[in-house]
Amino acid sequence: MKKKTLINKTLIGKQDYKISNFNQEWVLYHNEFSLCSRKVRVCLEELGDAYYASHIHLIETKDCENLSKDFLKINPKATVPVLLHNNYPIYESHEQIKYISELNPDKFGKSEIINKWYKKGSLVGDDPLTGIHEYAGNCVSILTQPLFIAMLKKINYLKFFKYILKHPSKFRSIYFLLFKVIGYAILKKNSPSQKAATKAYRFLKIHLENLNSQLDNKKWIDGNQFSIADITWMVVFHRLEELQILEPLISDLVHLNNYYERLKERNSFKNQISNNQSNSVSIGINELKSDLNKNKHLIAYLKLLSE
Ligand SMILES: N[C@@H](CCC(=O)N[C@@H](CS)C(=O)NCC(=O)O)C(=O)O
Repeated sequence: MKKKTLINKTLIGKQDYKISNFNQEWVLYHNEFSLCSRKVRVCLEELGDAYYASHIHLIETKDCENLSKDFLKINPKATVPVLLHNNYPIYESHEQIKYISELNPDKFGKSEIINKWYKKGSLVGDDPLTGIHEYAGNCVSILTQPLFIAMLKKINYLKFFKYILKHPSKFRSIYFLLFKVIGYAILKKNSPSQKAATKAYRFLKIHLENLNSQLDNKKWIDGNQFSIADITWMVVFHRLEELQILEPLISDLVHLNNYYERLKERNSFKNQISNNQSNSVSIGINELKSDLNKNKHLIAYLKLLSE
């Protein structure tokens, strides 16, 4: 218990010890589907420096490579992304992009507005539900449940043995097993998952309305300066699109509609997100799209979200 508390407290931001001996300045452990990983990939591409990328499969994309002995040495919490700078690890994606940005203020800018909005779009803390009133990333994490369920359909039950046995977060591993066993029924009316999602959707709507007012007619969140705040919201919008709920959330927020069009035009979006979609992610999204028309629990869940 003591060890767990220590891990949770200390594995945030840059650490003061090296964990490897790569010759490369930047090394990123990431996953193709992970929203937090996409954020850091986009940031590194915007920076323009070469980096070594190591892909780590998660149970939803194929297998739990994050639970291998080697990866648990890199991150005992078993999560991606992990960024190394000259072999020093940096934990938590919002800390990673902040670190890159602070080293490169000429490129990414520096202001209170940027600080406020990159943090607001982040996924902060170990329990997403506790932060939904503050962080849009936490809301999105809860709203990702249907896509996890769709992606897990093709994952063999055998892979869940290792997942349950080795995952440092028993809460997460049990939830994922339930996604696999119960499927969309876990989202049925008045279930904890459905209630959490409806709450998350309501808070997310408020965060988006506030962002719409902040943007007004500005090009980026901080005027003409493209920053880590824009990178953070780029991946949020894209995930909502994957979840098939972006349109109802932003259809009446005109600045956000135009803003997302501008974000999609950036090379970093094209190279790291839209042109980079893996098979497991496309299959999951197609599965979800088709289930949205025929699964009664999913249809009811979606209706309840926006009521
Ligand atoms: N707050 C963390 C969240 C990290 C996180 O939850 N990563 C997910 C993917 S987005 C993960 O690695 N999940 C694998 C697992 O828990 O098995 C961050 O921003 O980096």
